[in-house]
Amino acid sequence: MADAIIPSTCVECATHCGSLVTVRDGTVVDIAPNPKHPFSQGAFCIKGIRGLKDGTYQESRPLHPLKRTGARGEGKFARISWDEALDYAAENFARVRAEYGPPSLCGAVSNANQSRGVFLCLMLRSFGSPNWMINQDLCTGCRAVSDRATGLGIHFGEDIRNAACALVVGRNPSAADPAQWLALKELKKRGGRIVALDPARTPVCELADVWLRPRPGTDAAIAMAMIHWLIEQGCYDKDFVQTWTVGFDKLAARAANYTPARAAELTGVPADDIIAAARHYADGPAVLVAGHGIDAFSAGVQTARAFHCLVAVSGNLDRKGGNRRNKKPNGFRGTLEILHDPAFRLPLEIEKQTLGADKYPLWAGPEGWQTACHNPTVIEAMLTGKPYPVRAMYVSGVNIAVTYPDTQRTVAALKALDFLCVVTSTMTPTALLADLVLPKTTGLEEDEVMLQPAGPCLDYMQAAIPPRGEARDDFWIARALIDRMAERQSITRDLMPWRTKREYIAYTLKESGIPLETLAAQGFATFPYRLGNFDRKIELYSEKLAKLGLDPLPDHVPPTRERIAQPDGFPLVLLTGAREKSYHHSRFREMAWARKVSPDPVLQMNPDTARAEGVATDDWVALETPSGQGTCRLRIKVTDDVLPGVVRTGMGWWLPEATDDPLRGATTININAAMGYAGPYDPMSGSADTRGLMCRIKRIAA
Ligand SMILES: Nc1nc2c(c(=O)[nH]1)N[C@H]1C(S)=C(S)[C@@H](COP(=O)(O)OP(=O)(O)OC[C@H]3O[C@@H](n4cnc5c(=O)[nH]c(N)nc54)[C@H](O)[C@@H]3O)O[C@H]1N2
Ligand SMILES: Nc1nc2c(c(=O)[nH]1)N[C@H]1C(S)=C(S)[C@@H](COP(=O)(O)OP(=O)(O)OC[C@H]3O[C@@H](n4cnc5c(=O)[nH]c(N)nc54)[C@H](O)[C@@H]3O)O[C@H]1N2
Ligand code: SF4
Ligand SMILES: [Mo]
Repeated sequence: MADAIIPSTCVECATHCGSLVTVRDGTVVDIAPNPKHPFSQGAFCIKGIRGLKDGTYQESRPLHPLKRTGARGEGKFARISWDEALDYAAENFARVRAEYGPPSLCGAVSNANQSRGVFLCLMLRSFGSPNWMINQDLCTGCRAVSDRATGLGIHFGEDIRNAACALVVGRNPSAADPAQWLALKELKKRGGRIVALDPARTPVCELADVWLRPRPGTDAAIAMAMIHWLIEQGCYDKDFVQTWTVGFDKLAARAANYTPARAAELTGVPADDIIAAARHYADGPAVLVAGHGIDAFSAGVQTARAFHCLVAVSGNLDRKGGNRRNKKPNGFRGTLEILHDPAFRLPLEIEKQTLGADKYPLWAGPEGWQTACHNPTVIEAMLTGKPYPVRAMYVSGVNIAVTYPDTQRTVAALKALDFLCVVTSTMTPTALLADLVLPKTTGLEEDEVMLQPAGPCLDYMQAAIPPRGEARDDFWIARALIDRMAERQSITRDLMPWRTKREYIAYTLKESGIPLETLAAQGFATFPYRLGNFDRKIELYSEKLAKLGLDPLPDHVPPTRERIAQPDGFPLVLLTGAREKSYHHSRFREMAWARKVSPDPVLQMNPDTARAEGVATDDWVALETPSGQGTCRLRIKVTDDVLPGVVRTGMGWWLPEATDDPLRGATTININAAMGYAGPYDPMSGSADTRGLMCRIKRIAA
């Protein structure tokens, strides 16, 4: 039989590269880039080529429902049928619901940028619970809250291909996003300029015309100084500011506090370099490419707002070569829209009970970005029963025992539950703690239509093969569980009005007029859109934040270590989350090729610091922070890529092969085991510090 080549989309990371999947005799034999995809244009990476295929065919993949047989966390399971599994889950959810009330049920997923987040949320809402967790407080949450508060609406619409200058802030595209990286290299080739802000040297810093190395967590002072310089030089966009912004005078007055000289003091970056950066940015069109390096910390929203206001006053908003506002096909229903649609909501008084909504209303609950919870508040509730008990959980598409800070506490919370159900295609440390493991399809076995803001286009991931074993997709599982709960009179209202995922996809596409056939034929569909599309004013000064008692203007907020007294004996500043090409967070750790590329968790350290600490490359150390319960084992790499006094590591480590450890290394080799999750929190997004923390190291045996 001839090979079939199926145009699809890789969804192993948020880049969503267009892919071509070759199937021979019912088996996927090759995954390659689709050069016709409007955004990725042939960019691709090893995770998409090998990770997805090997993950689908790996021997250790759970292919049948598994019920715990040993003690919780012992990792002993027995195969059961889907019927038994669904009844077992429904019985437990119904029992907990009856005993402790609907909000005692919760869920966890990575986010609702894809449909599995929608299904998880709507399933819990159907059960009567507003409680579901996303990991975006650790990811892109601060940028998202700022984006909403200012009204910019630019989440991931960087028009690098038409820009004259790219301002790359806390973003490492060569590792994190090959499509963005390709576009930046092309920009440079055609004579465009790059300004990079990163305390560490990454490939984009080497490509940059100006590389600023701020002390971690201080970037907002640079953005404020750039705003000040643009205003002072008169090279901001006066027409745009007048027509489409509010609060310009107040912003200008705030920014006037940040002369380049003052910003230099606050950040450690020479004043001349800040001016050079502002000059390049002013010579646009210029695009802001902001990454995780300015997110996921306790001053993240204020930092993001400073850069977002820079985009607005410079007029680089929704214009060619700038930051495009969110575009979608007319009539298409996106995931966030569905979450916020009154047709799929619980009564307001129930949604107000969302854990964390009282403290972080811009993040959690009915008014929040994705309407999810504040995670540390949920973990607290699992452990203490306060403000009310959370006793059963459904987890899909996250590995929270590894990826949430304070691993020990997360694990204790999971163990304290009456019932834990994990939907997965890998036996992760989180799955090993479950009472019930449900086998999940992979990106080669299911269909998904997604909005791709960077295209902009719609992407289609289409099933290339039927599910292996008895794996099922997130829709099927959520649908089946709602039905079983309904049989037990244990739902509040069925808020998932579709019977199949096809019906759901048809619902999202219906009014857009884009036929599924177009998506199936190409793997994507483009749509017409307009630039310069404004319907309301951009809030440089935010009335909403003022009403919440929060700072209505962006500002430099000193990082925690400068704001709050720190215990003695922690001399180093820690950066976590450095992306590696062979891993996606905690994924692919079981794959030999990935482990060959990156065998150990590494701690980068400047030669001066290494000398002072008495360590050398390949030494093993145990790292500790003041707020962590445990330590993390790391291998030293001495390099001047990092500033003196700053150490940098990745994230997501666990050891699938360490079968003598029930948590497979999650509490020994995982940086989150050495970090706390108890705040301080960003007052707007509730994000905790995942970077810029103080730490110390001790040499240990290899
Ligand atoms: N290969 C691979 N790709 C991935 C992922 C993966 O795990 N593996 N994960 C995906 C996900 S979910 C995300 S969120 C993205 C994250 O990818 P990016 O958005 O690129 O974020 P990071 O790699 O966390 O950090 C980017 C840079 O910020 C710098 N940085 C740290 N602190 C500061 C600071 O205070 N100021 C400034 N200016 N810079 C700082 C770091 O040194 C780093 O080089 O990557 C995505 N892509
Ligand atoms: N200290 C520290 N902690 C961090 C970070 C950091 O920089 N520093 N980064 C944070 C960031 S940016 C992020 S995004 C998070 C990532 O945290 P996670 O989302 O927990 O990370 P992954 O390892 O990608 O976990 C996804 C899990 O879900 C499974 N999975 C993948 N796709 C699917 C699917 O389609 N359906 C289902 N059901 N399962 C699927 C995978 O097999 C994997 O086990 O970690 C955060 N944690
Ligand atoms: S960057 Fe790699 S993992 Fe991410 S979508 Fe593209 S091919 Fe897949
Ligand atoms: Mo992320």
